[in-house]
Amino acid sequence: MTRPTRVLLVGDLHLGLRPRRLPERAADADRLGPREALERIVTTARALDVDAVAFAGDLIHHLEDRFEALGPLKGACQRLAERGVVALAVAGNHDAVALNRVAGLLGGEALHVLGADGGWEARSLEPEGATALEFVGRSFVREHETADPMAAFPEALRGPTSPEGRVRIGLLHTQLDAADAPYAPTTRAALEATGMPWFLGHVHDPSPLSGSRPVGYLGSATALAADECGARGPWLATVGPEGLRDLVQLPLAPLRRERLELDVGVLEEAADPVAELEALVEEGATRILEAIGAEGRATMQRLLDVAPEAGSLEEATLGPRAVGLRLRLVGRTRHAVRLRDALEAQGSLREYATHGGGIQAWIQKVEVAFARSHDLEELARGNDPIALLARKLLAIESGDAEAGELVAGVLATRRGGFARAWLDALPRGEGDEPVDVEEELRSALLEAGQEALDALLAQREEAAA
Ligand SMILES: [Mn+2]
Repeated sequence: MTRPTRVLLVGDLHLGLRPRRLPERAADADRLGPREALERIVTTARALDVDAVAFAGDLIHHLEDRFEALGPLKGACQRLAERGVVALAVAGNHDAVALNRVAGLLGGEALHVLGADGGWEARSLEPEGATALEFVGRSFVREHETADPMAAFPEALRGPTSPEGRVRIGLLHTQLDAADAPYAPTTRAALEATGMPWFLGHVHDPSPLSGSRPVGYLGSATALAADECGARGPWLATVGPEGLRDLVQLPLAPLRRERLELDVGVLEEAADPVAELEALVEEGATRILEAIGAEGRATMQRLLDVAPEAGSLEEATLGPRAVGLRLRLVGRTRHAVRLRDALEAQGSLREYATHGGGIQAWIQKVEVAFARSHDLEELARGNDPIALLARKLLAIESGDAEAGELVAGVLATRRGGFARAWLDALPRGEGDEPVDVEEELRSALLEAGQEALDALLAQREEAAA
């Protein structure tokens, strides 16, 4: 009676890379990056008593980062070896040279680089009393590779199991279904035709991996670029003699990013729209932190089904230390100018932080996508100053002859002349588009006109109240 074999599959780690857009006030920013992710991966591998940890390339961000990566990787491999956990990897485009050098410095078989010479290699894993596996993979040998690695795939390695009955697992760094990409491009069809599951590196968004023969990306091990939103972390594979039995993503990433979209239209009747917007953001952030907490608990439940040892894991390991929110404000509002001014003037919203279950959240970006709620066509109907101004704004927006006259009128004034001279004198880089003075003035007029209109409307409201 053999027990199933467990493998922790790790996507792009990029040791040496500092994640983008970290919170300015984070006390422990150095614990939000790849190094901390590796720590968590090793701790989890030991706690779950896995048989192997397999990396799908780009463990190291850059050749120059190899010395910074050496210490953490050495520690990681030692801690894995203590428990008899095998560590193996394929190299990606980022560590085509660095991974071999670091593996060499680690010595012996601390970290086995699969297909280190660029050719295909099969490596067997035979844990005592457990299902035997065969890892199939190849490594990058230079930063850019245009050839399809599957064109050289050996016939002898095809099929879900080796002739000895070992269950095969494919590991590859590749750009899928993009023949022109210089990242060892291949096709999903070519990988599927081998009859084994394939776990890929390179693209940082994880694929929805499931079933017994998935082909897709593991995703980055923790959030790196500013737009890497959603759960990140390694995948736990459970393999029986019949093949891949279970696959679960462990959201171990210390840093997570999420999108938060809010409709400012609900602030129409607000006495203090800026304060109420801050309250909305706080609610939204709390909602996201709660959802992440629930996801961590659900993952723990799934884990306990396949690995009872998971009970020894600290639940906090299954969630991020910090969550960066990409705030997008949409809808229509009569407070457009006020909100925009407040967002520009106040660092406070951008730097806003909250705590829920020990997790820090902060606004890493604010995208203003809301519009003013008043209808220019409607306002333009009267004969008061508001209507006159609305008509001018409509003309400028449409860019018709009247807009041209308005801009020409401004340029003919002394101040207009200064504006043109100032815009013409702006320093420009080589290849930059020349400044379109008319267009710049047109948008400046539009902006100034809209602010004036908002001010007039506010005055009219006050008078009516
Ligand atoms: Mn890559």
